Amino acid sequence: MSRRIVLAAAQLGPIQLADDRKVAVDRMLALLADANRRGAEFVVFPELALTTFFPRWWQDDKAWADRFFETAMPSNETAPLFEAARRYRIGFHLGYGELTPEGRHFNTAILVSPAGEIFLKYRKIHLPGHDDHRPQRKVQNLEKRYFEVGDLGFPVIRAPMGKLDGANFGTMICNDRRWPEAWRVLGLQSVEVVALGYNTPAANTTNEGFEAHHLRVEHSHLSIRAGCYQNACYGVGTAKAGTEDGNEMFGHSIIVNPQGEIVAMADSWDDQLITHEADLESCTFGRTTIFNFAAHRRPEHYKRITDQVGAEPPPAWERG
Ligand code: CDT
Repeated sequence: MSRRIVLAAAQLGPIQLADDRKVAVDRMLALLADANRRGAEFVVFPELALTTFFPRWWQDDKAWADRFFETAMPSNETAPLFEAARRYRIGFHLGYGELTPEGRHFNTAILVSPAGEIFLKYRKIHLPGHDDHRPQRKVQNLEKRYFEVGDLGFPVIRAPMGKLDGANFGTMICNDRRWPEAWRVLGLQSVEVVALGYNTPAANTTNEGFEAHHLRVEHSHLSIRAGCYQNACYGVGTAKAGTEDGNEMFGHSIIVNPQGEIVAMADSWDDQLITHEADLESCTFGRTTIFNFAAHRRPEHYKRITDQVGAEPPPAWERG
């Protein structure tokens, strides 16, 4: 029996420093209207969707960045997104900077139901980059300075969506997609749809070694495709694209099926909705055969994964 749901990635073109929340929200509302016209039932927006990707800038006063964080969700500015969800009966994923009442800063994603209720929150765990100013870099990557490591683990929740009584949803944010551990923690909770927003520069900005330009997108897609295949789930990877405050972000949003195939891909550097009618029943094949975790996993041999952080050198072989 099939379990069909129309998934959508709502890619955003650049959001400039000068753009206020209303600019971003109006563009997202247009994408939700498009999603409604095209029958989409669950829409994924990018990481930090409401603002420019501010961790690219160093400021001596860290509080400078507070303007990019939300202290309430929904807020006056974001409430129209929740109203649109209710009007269209569409669920959505939204990435944003979260400033808690205790003054903690997180890179956060929420899942919102077609009734406009937040049913899952995730705070980014793999924060890339550095927390100090690095003048040798062309562009800073200061997520470690502006955010704390997420404290909610990698949650999965079953919730009604579209015509389905229940589907198993999980999230990860940008750099998380490159870590198989994140995917497997979601897979171990029987995730069926992974919502994933990202902001990735089109060029290597580190000035630390060579990375071929064409491999930037390839590595992103490779990570998402492998995660979906090895955990028998769908992935909706949604980018911020185009030249944002002089920095090009690579777009190439994709929807991936449980076989690891790309079934939809954005082809613009701008706001663009891509959709795919997924059959969540197709998650069953992988999880009952080659990735039947209960039958085949050997966690007693995986202890290093949780006991150890950095790589250690192996012992040297000695003859005899
Ligand atoms: N936002 C985010 O996590 N970006 C990182 C940039 C790393 S540079 C390859 C990412 O993994 O895409």
